[in-house]
Amino acid sequence: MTVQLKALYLFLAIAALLILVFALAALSTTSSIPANASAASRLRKSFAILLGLVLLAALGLTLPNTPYPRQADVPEKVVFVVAKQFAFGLSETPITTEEQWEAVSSSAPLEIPAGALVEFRVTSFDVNHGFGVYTAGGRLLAQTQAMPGYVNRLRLRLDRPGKYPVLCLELCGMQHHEMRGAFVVR
Ligand SMILES: [Cu+2]
Repeated sequence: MTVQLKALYLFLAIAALLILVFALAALSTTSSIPANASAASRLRKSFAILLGLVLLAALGLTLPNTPYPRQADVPEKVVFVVAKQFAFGLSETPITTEEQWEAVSSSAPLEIPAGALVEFRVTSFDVNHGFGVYTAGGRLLAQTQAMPGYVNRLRLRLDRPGKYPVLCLELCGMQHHEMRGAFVVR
């Protein structure tokens, strides 16, 4: 089962539970029950404690899996990415001039070793673009924004050899739909 399908089933289960709770609450109001303020406040307090514990547990379980790179991890390869209307330039050395960008954006796809921790340093020469890495089958693997004046770092470890298309994920102009690049994992 894919993670998307699991998320859908979880969502449907929680939605069904909520509907059930609302239905029970609605049905319980057909006969009048005298209000008991102290019991209600006790119930509220235990709910607050329970919610706090659930949130703490969720934080404790998910925070160690934060997608942001740890300072101690050193990438095995650094790839410099510059987006520009309407192509991507990928290079092993920094791309600083238009001439360098023209050369790398029109050359053969860059090669990346399989299984290596790669850090993409993504920026733009003109407007905001999106740097979306896809599988050959068209599934989005990872993405970050390409912004002029900023360098966004995206770390990936790709085990499967093959060609990985790169698509722009930000409507950046008239030929946005044609803006693509690629790299090869070997
Ligand atoms: Cu673009």
